[in-house]
Amino acid sequence: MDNTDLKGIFSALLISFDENGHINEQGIREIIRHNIDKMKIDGLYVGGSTGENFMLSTEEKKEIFRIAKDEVKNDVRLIAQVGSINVKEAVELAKYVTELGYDAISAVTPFYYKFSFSEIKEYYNTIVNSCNNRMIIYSIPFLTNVNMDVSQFGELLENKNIIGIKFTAADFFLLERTRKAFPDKLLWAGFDEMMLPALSLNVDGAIGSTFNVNGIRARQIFNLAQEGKFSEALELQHITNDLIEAILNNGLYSTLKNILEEQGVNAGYCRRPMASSTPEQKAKAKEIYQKYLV
Ligand code: MN9
Repeated sequence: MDNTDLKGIFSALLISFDENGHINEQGIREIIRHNIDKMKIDGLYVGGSTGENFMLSTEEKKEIFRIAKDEVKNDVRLIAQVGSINVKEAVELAKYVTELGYDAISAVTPFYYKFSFSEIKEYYNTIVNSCNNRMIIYSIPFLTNVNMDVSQFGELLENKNIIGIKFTAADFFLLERTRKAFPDKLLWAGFDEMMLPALSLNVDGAIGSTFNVNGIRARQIFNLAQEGKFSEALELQHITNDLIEAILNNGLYSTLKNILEEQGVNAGYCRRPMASSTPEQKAKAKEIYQKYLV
């Protein structure tokens, strides 16, 4: 398989919690339907940073994976982020989602401790060899402090089931070197505000949080760039980045949830210790929604 089914625009799925931090199943289903029916995305990335995943228990992660697959069925593609510095948990989740029928798994680079590259390599091979599924490396150095170079990416990508990298970094030299070195692997842009420059380097797709609310415009940028219409795409990236800048200044995930709530989607609260919006932030989110998304 050439993995082309995993190209395109993937929303990093937001997760709805109630006021007490419990998973809100109905809310998650509504966010998924909004992404599929209104944002017209190609797929969902479940259990990433945007899913507040690293604050959840194993059982909660499984519940979310189960709900997402049940709601999506085969409507769009599904990638499960199973990475954890508890490798046993990562393996358990990798098997679980593969059984559920997820199209691919992904794992964040192991963080917190300063793991050596050989430890990182063993982590990936352990997870990917535990199940019969495709693996996407989740590289996000600004949160993990794990920086890999092209030759290290190459060592990981030698495993044929490791099919590509979600590249959440602003290092366009590294992205270009990686693109050139591995033309047959897939690369996804991880920073929505830098999607266009990443597309100019021929990434295959994008995985991002803001597509939950700005998926239609992101698709237009994606299509224009693929047609080589970069100045038209840049106009839309400018508007997108006005939106993203406003969202980042108001609290990323809480504002995205507020914007969904404005549209009648029960996106709920954030999971502590991540704070939910204050009334002022909520009012600001409404302004942002009306200014950039109506
Ligand atoms: O999945 C997301 N990364 C994080 C990627 O949330 C850490 C991005 O979509 C960003 O949220 C977005 C805003 O900076 O680009």
